[in-house]
Amino acid sequence: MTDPARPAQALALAGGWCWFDRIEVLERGMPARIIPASDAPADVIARLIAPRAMLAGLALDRPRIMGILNVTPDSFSDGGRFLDPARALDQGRKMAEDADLLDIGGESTRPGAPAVSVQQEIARTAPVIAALREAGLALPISIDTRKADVAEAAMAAGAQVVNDVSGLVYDPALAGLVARHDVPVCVMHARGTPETMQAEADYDDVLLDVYDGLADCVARAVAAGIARDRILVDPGIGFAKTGVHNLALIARLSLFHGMGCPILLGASRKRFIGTYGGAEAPDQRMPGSVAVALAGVAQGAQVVRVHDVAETRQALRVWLSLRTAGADRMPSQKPDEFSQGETKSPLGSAGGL
Ligand code: HH2
Repeated sequence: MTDPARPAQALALAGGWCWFDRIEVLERGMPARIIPASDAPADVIARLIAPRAMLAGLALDRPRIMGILNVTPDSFSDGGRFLDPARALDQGRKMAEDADLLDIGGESTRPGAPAVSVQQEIARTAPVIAALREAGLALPISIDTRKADVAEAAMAAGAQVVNDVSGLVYDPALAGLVARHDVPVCVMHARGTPETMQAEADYDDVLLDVYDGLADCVARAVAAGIARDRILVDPGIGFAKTGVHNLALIARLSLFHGMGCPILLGASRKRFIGTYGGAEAPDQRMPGSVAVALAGVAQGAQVVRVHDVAETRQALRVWLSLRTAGADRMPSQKPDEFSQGETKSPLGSAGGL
C-alpha cells in the first residue's frame, strides 16, 4: 500500500516507501485469502520488511530508474538507432540526466531473435561502456547479457552490475564470474531461448510457477557463491508469457518481495502494452509503459527498466509528491527521511528524486 492513511501498526515493506498490514496468501488450487500481517510466520515477515542492500551504491529505499540502451540492429523498439557507437554515447549521456543506472545490451532477446556471437556482442557493448566512462559518466552501468565473456569485457570497461535474462541458466560460467567479482546480478524468469520461448508460455499457476522458477535462480546463484543480498529478481515480462500472464504478474508483483530480494520490472514498450493500450508501434507505447512502471512502483518494485527515462522520471516525481502529500495529517506517523526529502524538494536531484 502507498496510501497516506497508514495504520499505526503497519509495517514498512523492504525498508522502502510502501507499507502493509495484511498479506494475501496464494496456494496452488486454492482461492486466495487475506490474513493480518500479525498472523504471518516470522520468517516471512522478516523477508518482507528487511531493508534491501544498496545496488552499486544506490540506496533502494526509493524507486530507481534503469535506462535501456540497446546497441543492436534488431531490438524490438530501439533496434538500429544506437548501433553506431557515437549515437549510443549521445543517448547514454542524455539518459544519464534522468536515470539512476543504465542497462547496456548487445543482443536482442525479443521473441524469435537469433543468438549473437560473443565477439560481436563484446564489440557492440564494451566500447560504448568505456566511452561512457571516458565521458565522465559516474552512474552505475549494468550489462544485459547471458554470457560470461561479454559480462567480463563489460566489467573491464566499467560496468558493475550484471543483468541476465536467462536467470544464470544459459552460460554455466556466468554465475561463477559474478561471484568472483562480487557484483550485483539481476536474475530474470524465462523459459527456453528467445527463439523458442513463446511456445513455452503455458503455466499451471503463472504467479507461483514464476515465483518457484525465480527461487531456483536465486538458489543457483547462492550455490555458485553469490551473496543473497547481491541478487535482484525479475518476473520476466514478455519472456515465455502471454499478455494475460504479463497482466497477472504485474497485478500481483508484490508477491516477489517474499523472496527478500529487490524487484526489477521490465515492461517498457512491450507488446502487451500495445495490445491493452491500443498502440501498434513500440515507439507509441510510452504512456502505457509509464502507467505500468507506476503500477510496479506502487507495489514497491525497486527498479523499473525503461526506454523513456525522462517521461518516467517526471511521472515518478509527481506520483511520489502525491503519495507524500497529506502524510503529516496522520498523528501516528512521522514522515520518513525519504518522504521529507520529497516534500521539501519534489524536483530532487538526479541521484534522488
Ligand atoms: N527485457 C528485455 C531485455 N532485457 N532484462 C531484464 N532484467 N528484464 C526485462 O524485462 C528485460 C531485460 C527486452 O527488452 P529490450 O531490451 O527493450 O529489447 P530487445 O531484447 O529486443 O533488445
